[in-house]
Amino acid sequence: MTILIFGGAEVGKSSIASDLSEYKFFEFGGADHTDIEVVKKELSGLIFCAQQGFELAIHVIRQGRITKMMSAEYKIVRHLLPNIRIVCVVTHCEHNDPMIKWVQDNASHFSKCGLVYDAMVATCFGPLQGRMAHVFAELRCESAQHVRNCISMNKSFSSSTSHDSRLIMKLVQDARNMEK
Ligand SMILES: Nc1nc2c(ncn2[C@@H]2O[C@H](COP(=O)(O)OP(=O)(O)O)[C@@H](O)[C@H]2O)c(=O)[nH]1
Ligand SMILES: [Mg+2]
Repeated sequence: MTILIFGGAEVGKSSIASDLSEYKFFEFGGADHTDIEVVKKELSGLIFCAQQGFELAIHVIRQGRITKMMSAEYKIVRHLLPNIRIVCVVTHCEHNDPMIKWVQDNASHFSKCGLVYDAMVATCFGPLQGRMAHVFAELRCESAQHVRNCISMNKSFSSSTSHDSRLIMKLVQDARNMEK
């Protein structure tokens, strides 16, 4: 059974997937790729896989600003899979003590932006190469365990039965125009 992991570029999707190698992930890179043709190709892959179904959706976001693009990618997944559980993994939380602080401080902003999650986890998946590797290794291990626990508490299969391609493209275009 596959887990959908989605979110913008460089937020940490692949890092999470590689640390949780016991699961199978389908990665959707959101709608912010510079080349719209790449976005369309990714979207058709997502639509196809959503028909087979996922056991959970993980929205990966980077700690910082809540963007229109985050809302758009969330709405696309929600539209395709109205009943799927969506959990949010916030990366780049290494400067917070405790790591969950930013998430707690911004809880009301998420719901105002339409980002409603079944659970939120604050994490760090910093690089395992370079001078900071030893610091990140410990945080990554702890973070991966939090994500694992969150997956096992929220797993529930859901598949897509119908979708409106025009609505999806409108969400993509609106978010891309706003980001400019
Ligand atoms: N400092 C820091 N770097 C991170 C964090 N999460 C991911 N990264 C780094 O960001 C880079 C891009 O991550 P990647 O998993 O490839 O992102 P993707 O594009 O969403 O798949 C990698 O070098 C990661 O190690 C984090 O929580 N903190
Ligand atoms: Mg990736």
